[in-house]
Amino acid sequence: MGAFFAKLFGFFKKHQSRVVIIGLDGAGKTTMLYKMKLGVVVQALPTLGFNYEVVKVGQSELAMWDLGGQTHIRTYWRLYYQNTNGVVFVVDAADHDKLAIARTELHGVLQEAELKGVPLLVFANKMDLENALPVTELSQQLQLHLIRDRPWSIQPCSVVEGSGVEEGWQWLISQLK
Ligand code: G3D
Ligand code: MG
Repeated sequence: MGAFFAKLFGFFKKHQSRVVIIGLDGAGKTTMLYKMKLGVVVQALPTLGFNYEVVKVGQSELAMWDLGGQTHIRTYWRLYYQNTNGVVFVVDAADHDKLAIARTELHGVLQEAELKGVPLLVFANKMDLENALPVTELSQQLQLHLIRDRPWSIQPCSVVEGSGVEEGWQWLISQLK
């Protein structure tokens, strides 16, 4: 997977893009970003008091933060939505109890005017866990069929096992070009 991420970062270096990676706390965002950082020299800006990270790669920026229970900083997120080319939403496929919150948060973010028409990639993460829901069930629970104003895709993955991650990013990049 290292070679793929080197290629991925090569893409981000050459093209000016801005991708936001969001999801509830515990979905697996930091684990994914950490894996992506391995083997490539990138500049990681420190966390600003809440769960927020930015990785700058050449002209591109990957901004990441946790959604949910942090309504007071929402105004702040909006600044980061401007000029965003792609949205990545990471969901814990095995955390059945949090799916309703994840759905609300996701659809809330998609309402943002700055994100109008921006492609959405949903990573259904933790597929290695026994109780992970199948992707069709997750799509239904997250009500992805209601999203008609942008290209979207849901990709099952396991960041820990390294499966499905490449395919997801490849789809997003095909949408950014
Ligand atoms: P977040 O940044 O979205 O809040 P983290 O989530 O990246 O901190 O991950 C939360 C927990 O989920 C971590 O476990 C991490 O190891 C685990 N995790 C991330 N991806 C996967 C996956 O694909 N499969 C499994 N089984 N677990 C995963 P801890 O124990 O450190 O809290
Ligand atoms: Mg995190």
